[in-house]
Amino acid sequence: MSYTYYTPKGGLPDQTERLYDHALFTPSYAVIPATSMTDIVTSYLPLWQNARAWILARPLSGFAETFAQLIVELAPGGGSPQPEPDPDGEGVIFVVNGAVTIGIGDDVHILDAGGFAYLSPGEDWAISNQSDHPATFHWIRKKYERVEGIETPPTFFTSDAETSPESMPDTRDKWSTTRFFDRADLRYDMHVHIVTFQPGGVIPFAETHVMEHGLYVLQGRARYLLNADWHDVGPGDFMWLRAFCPQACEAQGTTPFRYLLYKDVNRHPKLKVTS
Ligand code: UGY
Ligand code: MN
Repeated sequence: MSYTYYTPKGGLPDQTERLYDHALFTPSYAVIPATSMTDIVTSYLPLWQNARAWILARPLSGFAETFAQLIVELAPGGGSPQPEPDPDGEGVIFVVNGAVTIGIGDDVHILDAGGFAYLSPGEDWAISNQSDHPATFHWIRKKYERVEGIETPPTFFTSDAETSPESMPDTRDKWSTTRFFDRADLRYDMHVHIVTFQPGGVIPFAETHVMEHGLYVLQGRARYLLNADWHDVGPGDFMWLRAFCPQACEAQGTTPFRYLLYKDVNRHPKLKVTS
């Protein structure tokens, strides 16, 4: 199966356009549609060169609590020798377009579309675009939650192409998950997976769970249930789902519906609201 990875193009819609239809920010979920990802909503980042980012989520009252998610576009020659400012910051890089080089000491990894890296908290890594074309990737960041007696998890590299999707139980391959993390490894406190639905595949019940989600549509279309509302979503749309926000979906059309899914996992719930 050949996969595609939607990449924001930037620019600014023409004055004849009216593209404000489905951007939504509610207490339990948000939808940032692909059409919102124009040039004027990008940010520059300190210690990054020739780079700009669509910051889709960050810890904020009434919004994401456990993660930040950025789509970073690197021009040729762009990058950072010191990408992560937080000493406890762990991260996932998932490339959607072009190629990036990640260096860790003398170790060099080139990731192209579908390439995946988990960067351990405190890892001394650098990133650059050494090609002649722009490169775009998701960078999902979380403050690592240490647990006494559990080791800090190691950095690893993999890709969509080398990870076989696992069919979800009793779904006859209509719903599968490409798991980049081993679910049994409790050193990791975040997962980023790709969820795939074949045409007509569904989440047939209202999933409601303690984990928070960031969800970015890589390809295909679906109707997605967020809390009590159904939304039509397609390539490049981003959704944030608060902990316990009910969710379900029905894939539409004739091609697979696929999304990159962030989830906080493997830790006790806090017994007090922390700000
Ligand atoms: O693992 C999950 O929580 C996943 N099934 N949720 C989702 O796709 N919305
Ligand atoms: Mn879920």
